[in-house]
Amino acid sequence: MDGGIQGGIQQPLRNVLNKNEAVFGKVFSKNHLTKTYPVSAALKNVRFNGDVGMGKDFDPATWELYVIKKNGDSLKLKLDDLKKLPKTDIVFNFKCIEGWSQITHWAGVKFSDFIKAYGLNDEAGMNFVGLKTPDEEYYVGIDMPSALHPQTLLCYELNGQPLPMKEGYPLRLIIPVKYGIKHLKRIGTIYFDNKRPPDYWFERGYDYYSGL
Ligand SMILES: Nc1nc2c(c(=O)[nH]1)N[C@H]1C(S)=C(S)[C@@H](COP(=O)(O)O)O[C@H]1N2
Ligand SMILES: [Mo]
Repeated sequence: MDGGIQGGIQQPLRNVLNKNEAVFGKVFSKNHLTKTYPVSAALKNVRFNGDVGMGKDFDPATWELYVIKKNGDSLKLKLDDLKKLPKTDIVFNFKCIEGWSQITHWAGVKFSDFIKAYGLNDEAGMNFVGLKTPDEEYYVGIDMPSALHPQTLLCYELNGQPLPMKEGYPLRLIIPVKYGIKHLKRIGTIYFDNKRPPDYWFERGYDYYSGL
């Protein structure tokens, strides 16, 4: 190939692109959209998997989303605050690392719309988002490009209904570019960091990014 043309691009430039792709491949791939399906393809009886951080002593009536800003200030938001933001839905094939998958229909606010609405620009400039259940038993870290991906949702509906308890009522993460382990159910806290936030399944030997 030396000196030739690859994909219509002169070789010296191509060499630079190849090098960049090797470094940023994961990031660039996040700009590709996950395949979506018609609503009619979505399962009605969605299986649930994983109940870490979903303890019985949770009180939905007093739930608030706690958002910790870069400067240490915090926001406390009700579900109604999030419901005022533009609503987005998605039907996609939800994949668990254990080998099963199911086509399911979710709705909520895009994470990127939430960032815009609350002016979290400094936070969006950081490298990672951390999410935790209210009891802090389950927690994930998400690289910012994946969090800001247009299909990533702070999700409050399944099949057009409020999330069932087992699926993470009142709010969960839906992040189609990742395996199921990253789709944290029952979000209590969202925070931002330049270094990797702790991650429940990474601590148990899985890949930190768990990208698809
Ligand atoms: N809080 C919490 N969220 C969680 C889990 C968990 O154990 N606790 N398991 C994860 C895993 S492994 C998967 S596959 C998905 C399953 O989502 P579902 O129960 O809605 O099918 O939730 C993810 N989110
Ligand atoms: Mo999973």
